[in-house]
Amino acid sequence: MMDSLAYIGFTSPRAAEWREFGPQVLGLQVSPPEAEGDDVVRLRMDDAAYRVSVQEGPVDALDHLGWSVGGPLEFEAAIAKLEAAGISVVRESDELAAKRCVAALASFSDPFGWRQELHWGLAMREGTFQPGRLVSGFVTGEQGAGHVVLGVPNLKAAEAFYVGILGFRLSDEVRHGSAVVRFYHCNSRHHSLAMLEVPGVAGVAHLMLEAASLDDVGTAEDIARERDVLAVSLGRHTNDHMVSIYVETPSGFQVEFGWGAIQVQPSSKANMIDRGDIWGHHPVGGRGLGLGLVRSVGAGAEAVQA
Ligand code: MBD
Ligand code: FE
Repeated sequence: MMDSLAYIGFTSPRAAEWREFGPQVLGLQVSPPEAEGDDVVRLRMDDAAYRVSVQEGPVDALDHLGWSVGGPLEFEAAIAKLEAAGISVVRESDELAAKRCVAALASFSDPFGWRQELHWGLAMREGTFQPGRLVSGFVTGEQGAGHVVLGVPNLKAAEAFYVGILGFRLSDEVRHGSAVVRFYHCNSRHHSLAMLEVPGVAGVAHLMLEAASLDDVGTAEDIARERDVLAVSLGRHTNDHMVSIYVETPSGFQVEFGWGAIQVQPSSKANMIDRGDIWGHHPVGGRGLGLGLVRSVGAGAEAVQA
């Protein structure tokens, strides 16, 4: 049902730091405000109006995931399908749609309280993307902005929602020590979403952005080491063959900065893989892969604020 993860929004008391972190570490472009007095830091990675937003707020949190569908007919069909599955969908105002830079916007919640936004018509500002530092660009388009990895209290409930209702398909399952991570696609990107079960909590492991060249990742590693924000060293994943690093952001979650992933075919069947890395991905500075933005939640339904 969803075509791509088009944008993602966070709240953070340190939103302002992204104006420097986004361009200098990740090569993102800070977008001009959409309106007077607008306190949202919007970051661009291609000609789309923006892909990542961080709004000033009291706590670090994942605010919303922005899913794209093809057009107005698909938008109505998606709303009808969600409602038929018993999910209450809010048709959002033109004012909020304008802030998100989309033609039409609706929202609903996943079983763990994460806000999901559905839209068609992502605003494109052709020929205007200028990276914030010397990077060659990002892999987006049909594959969307990247991927997000969530820790969920109940993987069965999560799959009933994301696979059963939203229509994601399993790419593979990776057994990584005692951890089991499942990776899901909705287009040719190997995964737009991955989830692992973490009893009692919901959290965000990372947001992945895919650069266009290996040098973009190598230079990111140099910059992250220099600033002491490198969490995981350069390595290559088994499942999607992504070469990547992980960095700590100002807002309590990590960004995976990658290159060189393979794509999935619509006909491909899920694999089971017994390790996460072909090489590398070693913890740096006592950090390593983390789960951030953690809150306590019930096993399948209402969120309980920690
Ligand atoms: C990924 O993108 C990832 O973040 C992990 C932990 C394992 C495989 C692919
Ligand atoms: Fe990842």
